[in-house]
Amino acid sequence: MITVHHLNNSRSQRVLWLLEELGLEYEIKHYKRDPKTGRAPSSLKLVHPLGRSPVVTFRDKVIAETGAIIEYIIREHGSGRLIPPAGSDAYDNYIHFLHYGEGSAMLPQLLLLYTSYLGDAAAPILPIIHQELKAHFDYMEYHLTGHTYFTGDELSGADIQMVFPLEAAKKHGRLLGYDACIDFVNRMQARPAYLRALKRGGHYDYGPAS
Ligand SMILES: N[C@@H](CCC(=O)N[C@@H](CS)C(=O)NCC(=O)O)C(=O)O
Repeated sequence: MITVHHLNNSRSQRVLWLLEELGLEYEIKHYKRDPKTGRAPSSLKLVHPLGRSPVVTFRDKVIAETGAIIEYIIREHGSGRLIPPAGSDAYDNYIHFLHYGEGSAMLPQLLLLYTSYLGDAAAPILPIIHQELKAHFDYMEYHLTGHTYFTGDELSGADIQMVFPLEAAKKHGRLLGYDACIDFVNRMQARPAYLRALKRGGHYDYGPAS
């Protein structure tokens, strides 16, 4: 059975959602953030040297990085679901957004978080971070305008990957005016599988307002 090493209030919520969409059996090993630092407990390093979540284990396999996990689960356990047909334009978009979600879309949001610890010393770099945030939100809005999903006409693993950067942005009030992005988050968060995953994962700051 697949085990999800799940840190509370974290990106690994997406993996639970994916497993629920696929109707697969899985177990969750829960890890709690340090209430003061917000960091993961060192026990996660016993599972994978990066000590981050999500990590998935299946038999003797250990896989870290959400994008790699989504690809692995869909490829090995998905029975052809949540992935566009190989060779189609939708498939190329699927790969693009699987990488883009963590490789590019998250970066300016993380920079904003890290520079917030610098106080006034961050001032010189803030304009470029805000410029980058705008470029990425414009890009995602452009992609979602007139489309239900990031790739093709059906939900895919790429949508599951892309929800976190948008949920984080929405939570911090950064999606004002990005109506297609807000609508995407709301639609994903209303899916029965998403809500089942939320129940199993525990409290999640970026989930739907209750
Ligand atoms: N790009 C990685 C990021 C993993 C990551 O940074 N996860 C955070 C949770 S959202 C974490 O484990 N933080 C714990 C820590 O920083 O100690 C992925 O998508 O898997």
